[in-house]
Amino acid sequence: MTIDSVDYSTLMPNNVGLADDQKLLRALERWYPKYLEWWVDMGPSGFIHETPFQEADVWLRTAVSVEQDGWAKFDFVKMPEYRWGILLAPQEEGRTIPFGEHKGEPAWQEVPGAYRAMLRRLIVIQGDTEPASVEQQRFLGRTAPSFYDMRNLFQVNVEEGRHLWAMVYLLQRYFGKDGREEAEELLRRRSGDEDRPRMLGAFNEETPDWLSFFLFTYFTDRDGKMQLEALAQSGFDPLSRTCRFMLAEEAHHMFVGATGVGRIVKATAEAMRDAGIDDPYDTERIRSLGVIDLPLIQRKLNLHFSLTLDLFGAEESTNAANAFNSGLKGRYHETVIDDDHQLLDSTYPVTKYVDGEFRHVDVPALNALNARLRDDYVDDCAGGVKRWNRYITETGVEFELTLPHVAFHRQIGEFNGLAVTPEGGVIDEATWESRRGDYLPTEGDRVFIEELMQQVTTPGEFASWIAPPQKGIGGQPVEFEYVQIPNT
Ligand code: BYC
Ligand code: FE
Ligand code: FE
Repeated sequence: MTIDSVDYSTLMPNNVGLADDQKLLRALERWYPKYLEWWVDMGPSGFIHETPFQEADVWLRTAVSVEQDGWAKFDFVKMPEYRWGILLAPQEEGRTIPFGEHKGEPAWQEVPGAYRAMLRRLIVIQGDTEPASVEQQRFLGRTAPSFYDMRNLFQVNVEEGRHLWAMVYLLQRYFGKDGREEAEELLRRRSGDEDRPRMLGAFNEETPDWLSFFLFTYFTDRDGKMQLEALAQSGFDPLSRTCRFMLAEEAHHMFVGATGVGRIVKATAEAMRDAGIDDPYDTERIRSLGVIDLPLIQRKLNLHFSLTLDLFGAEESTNAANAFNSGLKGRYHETVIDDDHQLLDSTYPVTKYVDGEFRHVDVPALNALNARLRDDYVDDCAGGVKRWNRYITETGVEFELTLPHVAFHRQIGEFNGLAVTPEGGVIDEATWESRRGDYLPTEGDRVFIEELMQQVTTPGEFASWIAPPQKGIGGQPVEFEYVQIPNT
């Protein structure tokens, strides 16, 4: 077997030679039933009345190779039988550490002893987000607007499950006993749980409906992309290779989000045009058409964007500086940045609120890595918003969706506790609170969405609040029965 071909003989398909490492194989096989128990407990649930989800056949892609082309194949799979594989991008011959104080030394194939704890922490945090998102999205199948969308949800879910496997592989293979303990803990924490919450803020919030789901996959999975890009630079080669392969899957998650929000916006704008409604704030009439008013979409966008910005940590961080200096976590597109990749003498302009205004303040670049990654992230978010706005202008409706100011509604870092409007105005807290309903989703919004979103299970049909996609998925037409429910 060459290193790049995937071995299907073990319980976990893999390209890491598991069959030749009996000790590791057994450790992973012991973890597998616990994982499956977690999946059945906390994964997709109750999406078909009285039909256990285990019975549904879902048109899913499974990773079967790590080559650029033809890495996945589509087939009907019952989710608990999904082959969650352990797949690393091919090893690059002679790869060196691309940044930090060990820049130019050969990439590590084993854990560098001095950085063990820091490395484990990064892997555990990354691993923790994956099952958290599955937990957050657990009940969405009940209100899926079509089989096409239900299938996309389940695709994202099984792949986040695989991402957990990816991190658990690293923990069990490279960290011995405490790695195995961390792997158990990853199955014990629960999104939103008071006693055992998930590690990062946004992963304890709810994803209660499909608009939230699409905004989450657009904004929060994109934080996943940025963090994975930074970890893909790692001098610890197994982490780098793992993250590079995860990024191939991540693209689809963001596609689901970008097109999902776009289709919702399109349905609304077209319904407004057809009914001759010019005023985007004519809420009652717009909602009576069975679509979601654009200001509500903006409020939800404000929420998910601001929650996601918190995931970058504090703008200035010694954790981030240490992770970079040690060669564990790099910058977005590290290898193509034109500088010394050590940042000992350079500065970076960080946005701060000083003397009553937002200003760029130069700080040592090494301390500003979280701010830099967040800035790169904000740039990366712009494309989708532009496309969504095109759907609106095409109908002649006047409304523009925008990303709120980075200081709006923040709980971590520089702007924590500052009362900032989505436009970036700093106001007093009481005024902010009195306008909260203009900025963020309200209880009324929640009730409206809950009544609006009902499951649609006729192949090729879509709920009124979302336009059909341009094309189907995995070689199938839009009207394909992507989720097949057995008769009971
Ligand atoms: N919530 O120095 P600081 C994904 C903690 S998403 C709670 O500012 P640092 C996915 C921090 O842990 C990508 N706590 O931050 C998407 C630290 O605590 P300790 C996930 C927070 O360490 C969708 C303290 O505050 N991957 O994959 O530089 C679906 C001071 O921290 C938060 C990663 O994040 C928060 N938001 O940066 C599925 C990559 N922010 O140590 C999946 C790995 C900070 O003092 N993680 N804290 O107790 C990291 O690189 C870093 O840990 C962070 C934080 C960027 C998260
Ligand atoms: Fe993921
Ligand atoms: Fe993802």
